Amino acid sequence: MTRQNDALVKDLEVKARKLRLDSLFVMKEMGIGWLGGSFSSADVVTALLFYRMRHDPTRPEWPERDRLIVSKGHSCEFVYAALAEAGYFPREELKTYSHTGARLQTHLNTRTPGVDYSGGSLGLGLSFAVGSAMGAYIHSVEANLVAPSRRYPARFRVYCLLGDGECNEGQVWEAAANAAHYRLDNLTAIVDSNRFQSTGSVERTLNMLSLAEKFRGFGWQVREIDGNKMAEVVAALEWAISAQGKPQAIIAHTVKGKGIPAYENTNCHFVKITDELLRSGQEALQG
Ligand SMILES: Cc1ncc(C[n+]2csc(CCOP(=O)(O)OP(=O)(O)O)c2C)c(N)n1
Repeated sequence: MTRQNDALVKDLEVKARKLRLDSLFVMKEMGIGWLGGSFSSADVVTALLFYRMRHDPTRPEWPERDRLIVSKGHSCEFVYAALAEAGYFPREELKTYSHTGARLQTHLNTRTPGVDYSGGSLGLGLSFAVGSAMGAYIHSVEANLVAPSRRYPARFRVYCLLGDGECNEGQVWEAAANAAHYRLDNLTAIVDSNRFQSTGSVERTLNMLSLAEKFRGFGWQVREIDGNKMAEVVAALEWAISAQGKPQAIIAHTVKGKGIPAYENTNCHFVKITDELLRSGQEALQG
């Protein structure tokens, strides 16, 4: 890793820590929060929004922007904190989280600037991402999807964040088949593989065995990483943009609740935000 990369990774690590803390205060607005899945995916979301993605917070509707489709739309608090930090809306608005009539609701929705997909019902986001990725290859009303060898370049890239529990849903695999069939090399799926879903371990709920092998079997290029090691996240996102002819899946092995030691590796899915938790969050994440 070059010195320049080293500095980038350090900056992103600092950002991810700060945003974890910000998002704890977002959760505090409701008194309860999607702590586990927000924190496990925090490093991936940080690297996407503050490093990899081509986007412009002053123009959320810019047609050429890269898309972030957060299919596990309940993991919203960290994304809200990150979007505010990026400048999509004022930080003050974070205090309206979950309030009646507010834009920031308890699942991501497209009323929020910077959010391209409304989540809630799991299993659907990858299909949406496939459609978006196809759209990036359509350059005009006249030009339609053309044979890959004669294709125009994609106008933007699409990143789709999925949960490992979510991958129980059959529709994920229909979408995976389509993405490979249409050779959507502008599509990267990132599975936040934190080993838990709402009611227990992924393994005991419905064991899908190796998600890496499954995506590979569907015709994707696949990489497995430690999704809470920023250097690995950055390297995997670099790898993804160089891939040609196939969609890419990054299986990010993560820790549910990563960042607050007392919660790590527990199924801290939807957690009461107590003063004690805020204190331990500040202790673990500040400085
Ligand atoms: C179709 C559907 N079924 C069930 C749920 C209820 N649900 C909400 S979160 C969740 C667990 C998802 O697990 P995972 O994808 O691993 O998310 P993470 O652990 O990262 O939060 C479930 C089953 C839902 N939102 N949508």
